[in-house]
Amino acid sequence: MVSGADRPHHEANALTLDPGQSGELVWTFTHRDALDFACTLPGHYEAGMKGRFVIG
Ligand SMILES: [Cu+2]
Repeated sequence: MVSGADRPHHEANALTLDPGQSGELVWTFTHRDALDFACTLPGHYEAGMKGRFVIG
């Protein structure tokens, strides 16, 4: 397992957190639409760490 300490913690469009940590990401939606999101760590997308924002 890769620790969050080994990866960048904050980017403009992503957060990397260790278990038990919390964080906040502010995203301004400019269109009424849908946006898919997912975890990019290996195997996490396949394990279901994904979803969809529906802005309407
Ligand atoms: Cu993940």
